[in-house]
Amino acid sequence: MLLKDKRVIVTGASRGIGRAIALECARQGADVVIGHSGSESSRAQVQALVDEIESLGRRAVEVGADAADPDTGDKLVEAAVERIGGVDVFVNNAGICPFHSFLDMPREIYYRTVDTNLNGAYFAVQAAARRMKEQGSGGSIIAVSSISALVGGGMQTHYTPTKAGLLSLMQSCAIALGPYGIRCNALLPGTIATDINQEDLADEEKRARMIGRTPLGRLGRPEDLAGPAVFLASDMAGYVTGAALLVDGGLFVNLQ
Ligand code: NAD
Ligand code: RM4
Repeated sequence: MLLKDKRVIVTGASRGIGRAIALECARQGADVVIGHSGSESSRAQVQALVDEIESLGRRAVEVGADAADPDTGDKLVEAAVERIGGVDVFVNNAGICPFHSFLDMPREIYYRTVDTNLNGAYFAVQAAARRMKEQGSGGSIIAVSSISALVGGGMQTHYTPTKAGLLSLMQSCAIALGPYGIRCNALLPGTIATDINQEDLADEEKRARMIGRTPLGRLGRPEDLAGPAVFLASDMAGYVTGAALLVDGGLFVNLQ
């Protein structure tokens, strides 16, 4: 019970990494606000997660709101205050990666990616931090950045800058929010098999290449991020702020 009675918000928690983090937080004793896109498909997924969390004896509240909208953070915080009493942990996880080549990148895809992954996140982190400051008991903010904050991707020229941006945001916020006891850290997943890269990894050659470069010999699973997220959220990480934690099976360091 590392998060006993903590109040947690996770964005993009309908599936994948966000879902795994939200569920493990509940297993560790937290009440959870589940942020999701509000789409028809996410509604059914979210209901299943709400049921699962409630069956653990914890509270779960769902909020459908576009992560790209600068008002979404306020909506999530409002729901957390009204329904679970406040916010101790904010996990910014929602993100997209519509793989596309650089020279013909449509502006719409570029702007949608930056708005969803970074611009909305900025204001959501701000909304969570304002509430944590008001509560006066500190807090933990975690951004799900990526190994892609550190390395490039030819089909990810719109995406990797958003992940570097999130890492940088956590570093600067660690300084800005340290005086209030609010810790800010980044998780850097490697290649985790989820819906975001299902099509990309359907290419057998690419899939084999990614696994081959990973010292632990397999792609990541959403659950691989749950423990690291709980650790950063918990009081066990009380002196950890401004840190970046790679969760990549060794992918990054494996040059030769
Ligand atoms: P996923 O596609 O399964 O999950 C993405 C989540 O974000 C979903 O719940 C989706 O509904 C939500 N989302 C997308 N657009 C949204 C919007 N406009 N408003 C609200 N919610 C929205 O993929 P995932 O792999 O679980 O991705 C989660 C995060 O992890 C992303 O930020 C991604 O960049 C990051 N990440 C993933 C990998 C990987 O290899 N899978 C690696 C590094 C980082
Ligand atoms: C990650 C990383 C993975 C990719 C996903 C979509 O940040 O680049 O390799 O599959 O994004």
